[in-house]
Amino acid sequence: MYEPKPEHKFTFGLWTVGNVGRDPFGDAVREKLDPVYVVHKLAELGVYGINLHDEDLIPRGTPPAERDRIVRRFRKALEETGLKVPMVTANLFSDPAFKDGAFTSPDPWVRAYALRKSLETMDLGAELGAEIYVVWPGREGAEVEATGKSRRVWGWVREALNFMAAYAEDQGYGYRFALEPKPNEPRGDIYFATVGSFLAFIYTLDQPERFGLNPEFAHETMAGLNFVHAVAQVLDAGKLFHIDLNDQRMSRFDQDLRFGSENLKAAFFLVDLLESSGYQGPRHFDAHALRTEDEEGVWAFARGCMRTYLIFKEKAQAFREDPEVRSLLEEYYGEDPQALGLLGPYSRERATALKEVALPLEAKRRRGYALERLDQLVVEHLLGVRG
Ligand code: GCO
Ligand code: MN
Ligand code: MN
Repeated sequence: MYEPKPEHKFTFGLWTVGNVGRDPFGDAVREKLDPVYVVHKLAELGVYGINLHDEDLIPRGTPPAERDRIVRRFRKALEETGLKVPMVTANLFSDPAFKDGAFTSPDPWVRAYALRKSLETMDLGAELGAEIYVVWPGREGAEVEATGKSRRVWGWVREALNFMAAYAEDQGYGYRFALEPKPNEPRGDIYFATVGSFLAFIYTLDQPERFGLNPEFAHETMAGLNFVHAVAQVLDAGKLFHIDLNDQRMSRFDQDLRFGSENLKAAFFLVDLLESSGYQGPRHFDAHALRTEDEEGVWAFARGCMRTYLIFKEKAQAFREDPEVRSLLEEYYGEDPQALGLLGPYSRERATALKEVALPLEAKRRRGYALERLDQLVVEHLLGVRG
């Protein structure tokens, strides 16, 4: 029961289980793990794939021959285990050159460096079989408003993303680009702060069909927003290309907690949504073990993320099949054919009918929606006393 298998499409970032537990106040508490060892460990745990930043695998400044040796060795581990690399992304935040932005640096040499690093990461991903390319604008933000940069950044990012999409086309890479919003951290304010911000931006690009979202649980939650609603809107737009699962308390630093460890209800409804949406992509955990943990704790963390997801999946199914839930929902949506006939696309007849019909407003004003009972059933399913 609740055993992760590759068919569940669980993925981890090399940087997540490889996180050494450094924070702004404290040094590393764990050894850096060899990427090849991580591949073997994740395969043992039933994981589908491993995602990476260019620098997670190839340290900055590695000479080309050594780079190729690292890639060969890593690919051998992938072949031995069957683990995939579904997604790659460029680290555009660690290098001190990016201190005032990568694609949004005021310095055109830094913008050129960011673009080159992105193209090279696309080449690396192609060698590893990646199909999704994530863009996380972590350093694309500001603390100081006086520069007026917020008037120019949109054009710079648009130009860079258009360039990258055209490069992918030119090279015959099939990448789908997944854009990942975040409100703040490491910058005081990040320009692409929310799902809605990136979603709107996509339609200003040259090839909007190549671009979608990589929403993250923690990021919307940090801003006090409802992640389930954000993902539902992204799904409605056909733009859920990837998803970063973790957990987070509102209004705090970016905690990257084990999936489902904090907001049980939100995690439950997220799994319920994803599993009923037809989403076929990876279920990626962008989280890391607590700083208190040794290596054993890291694998406990990874197992916990997947196990919790699978438990929620089962709970969601039981909830949706619960006869009382079904009948409450049937009542809730009140599908009276007469009323439904008044709604729908505009026609002159429908507008006339709408104006003439006697609306049963007194009854509607008195109506109860039975949400106390429905929500109590959610709690009882989650607490394991029902279903
Ligand atoms: C964060 C982000 C990153 C990105 C990663 C992939 O808050 O640090 O979530 O972990 O997801 O860089 O682009
Ligand atoms: Mn994050
Ligand atoms: Mn993320």
